[in-house]
Amino acid sequence: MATAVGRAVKHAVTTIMSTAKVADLDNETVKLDPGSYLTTDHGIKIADTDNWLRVTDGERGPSLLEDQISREKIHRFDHERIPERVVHARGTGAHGYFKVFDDRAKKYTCAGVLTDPSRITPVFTRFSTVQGSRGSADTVRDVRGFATKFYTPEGNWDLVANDLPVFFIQDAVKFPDVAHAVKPEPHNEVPQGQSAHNNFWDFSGLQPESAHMIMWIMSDRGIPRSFRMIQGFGVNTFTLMNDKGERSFVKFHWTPELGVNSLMWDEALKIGGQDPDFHRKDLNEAIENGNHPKWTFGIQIIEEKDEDNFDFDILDATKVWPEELVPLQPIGELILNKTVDEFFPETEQVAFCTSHVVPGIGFSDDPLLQGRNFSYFDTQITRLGINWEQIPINRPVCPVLNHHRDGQKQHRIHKSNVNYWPNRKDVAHPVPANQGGYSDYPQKVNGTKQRLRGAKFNEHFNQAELFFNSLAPHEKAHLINAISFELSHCDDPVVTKTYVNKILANVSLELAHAVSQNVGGELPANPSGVRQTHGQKSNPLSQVYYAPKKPTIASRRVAILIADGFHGMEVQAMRGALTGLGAMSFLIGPRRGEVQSDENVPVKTDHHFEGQRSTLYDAVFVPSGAQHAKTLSENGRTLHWIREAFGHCKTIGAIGEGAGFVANALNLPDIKTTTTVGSDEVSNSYGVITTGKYGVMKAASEVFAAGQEGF
Ligand code: HDE
Repeated sequence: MATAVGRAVKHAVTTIMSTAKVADLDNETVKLDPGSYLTTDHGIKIADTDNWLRVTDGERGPSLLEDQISREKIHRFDHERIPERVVHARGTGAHGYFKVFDDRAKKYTCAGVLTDPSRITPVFTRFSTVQGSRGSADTVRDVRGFATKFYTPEGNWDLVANDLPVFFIQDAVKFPDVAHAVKPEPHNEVPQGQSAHNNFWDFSGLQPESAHMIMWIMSDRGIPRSFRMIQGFGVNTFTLMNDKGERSFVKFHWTPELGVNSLMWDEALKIGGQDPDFHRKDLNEAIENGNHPKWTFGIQIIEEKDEDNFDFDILDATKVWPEELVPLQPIGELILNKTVDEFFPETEQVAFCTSHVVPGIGFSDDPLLQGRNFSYFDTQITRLGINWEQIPINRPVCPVLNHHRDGQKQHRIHKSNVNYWPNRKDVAHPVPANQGGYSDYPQKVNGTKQRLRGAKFNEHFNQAELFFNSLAPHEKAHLINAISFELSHCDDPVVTKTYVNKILANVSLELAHAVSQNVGGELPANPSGVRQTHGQKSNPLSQVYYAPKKPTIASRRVAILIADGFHGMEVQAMRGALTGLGAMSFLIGPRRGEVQSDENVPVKTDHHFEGQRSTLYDAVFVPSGAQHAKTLSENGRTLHWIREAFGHCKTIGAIGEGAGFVANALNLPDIKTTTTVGSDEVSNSYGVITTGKYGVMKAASEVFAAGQEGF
């Protein structure tokens, strides 16, 4: 819910309001004016859309099949659904733009989208979960998709990324296996949107190449706070080619401006029931409030001459390129600034293909990428039909001219009596381009046809250990708990035992012991045959590394608990301070309606205590006011609000009698309950910030804001 002031402030500083793609879509947008009437699809006006034509004596009677208007309405409804995506079915999307800081990437690529700082490239980005179906919950433990379509003057470039930098498998031919294993089990279609089941862990225990990916997905990365706070990774190794025809290997990265932040597992579980649309609402709410999410775009480059200089294969998608070895070079930024007008035509029908690149960008022999390049186009044919690229959201903003014809749902009418090349009219267009065409890198290929992987593809645990070693203590604890939760849901002991003994023991004995204790497994004290660990770390693998340099509460949701008699001026001042910092505040009261302040000024609440939970907010504030604090203290739900928010390590701010209520709810001796009028003491214990009356409001709001650093 937007605050009007916040909206006005943010929109005033927004520079790019529209893009060439948004303007293009405007041509397709149905315009409704005050004179518009309902019509059928063939255009006749409809006078009655509520009653089927029937033979009746005035009371009852059979409906007539001849009623083409009612028949059309039902037919259209019957055919509204299309197949959902086989993976990544649940998602949400937004429009935005991409620009590069300067032309520094020219050394590596001739792609204008990556080198021309005068360009504003329109984009559409779709975020998704992987396992669940279209109606599943947003906050499940899963990988998040982060797919971006760049509408460039040279054609569309689709960067189909995930929020984790590695993948479960090395060869695309294993994709149906991993997708089947993680999806609901075939006999009962259980569970939905979860990897906590026998089949997934059975597969993973027998497929050691998934070990590294499992570490990532079981870490806090698997339960993000927001799509706006995830990283994005192209995962596969692509190539760049410069105007001298030189090629280098590249990995693409998105780094969020707001830092990489996660929910706590308890929150994620609860939100799954309380608000299954939490992430899609969050994205829309932020954009509509002018808090436009932003990511820095970075590239990691390995020149051709260095491709064999690593102890892993640089084409293996189960490996990262550690930033200590291959630095990340920031070259541009992505900003999402417009929500969709209608979900189906835009977010549901957008379709991505890893094979869609523009001149200057190419592929490597990464065996996962090679298979993806086949799969995405193929799957769009099932979902949307062969002419899916004519659908407005998928259509490039540059001319599309060729001799492809017909197929279901063909929209384009070509005025020509030839539809082949070469033709006797070869002076007429389209003809092959003299300049600017896509040129393939003349890669030398030499080999024997075989079904095998290179020797370096056989090592699966070094980077899984690197990831584990790099986590902060709280991140390690969360990872151990997450794997324990998942394995506890596997009722076949063979699955649990195999995973702990064969996989976790090879990643880290510390991890294996902790998990086996939790899940009742039997891990020998010194299992034989486990790998020698290396003990190395890499800081960029921990989320802590991405905390914004300047702490911010912009776009965060703050709940303000009030009851009749609350201190009105404090709430007004706090809301003003929060809005100024770009945060959103919501009044939660004993009823959805008017609540009286201490000066008997009625204030409209946004929600009722029962209607929302602390899990849906990032922080809680409680103003002073004796009667109001008494009401809160006597209500089990509001006591739970404070206890739950505290348990999830959220900042809690309170003043005067409000501080007394918070201190009682938490029953912690260190929480100060300064109630003296005019007292300027500000206390911060365990992230609970309390102070005296209105006189110190400014100090309190500053401390409160600074306290958000811990998000
Ligand atoms: Fe996908 N993947 N994938 N994937 N993927 C699809 O294409 C596939 C992989 C990713 O918002 C499908 O249009 C294979 C890695 C995203 O519309 C399908 C392999 C990464 C999306 C498909 C992979 C991804 C998809 C299903 C192994 C991270 C959602 C619907 C070789 C870099 C895009 C669709 C959207 C979707 C195949 C592995 C990301 C079936 C065969 C690695 C973000 O074509």
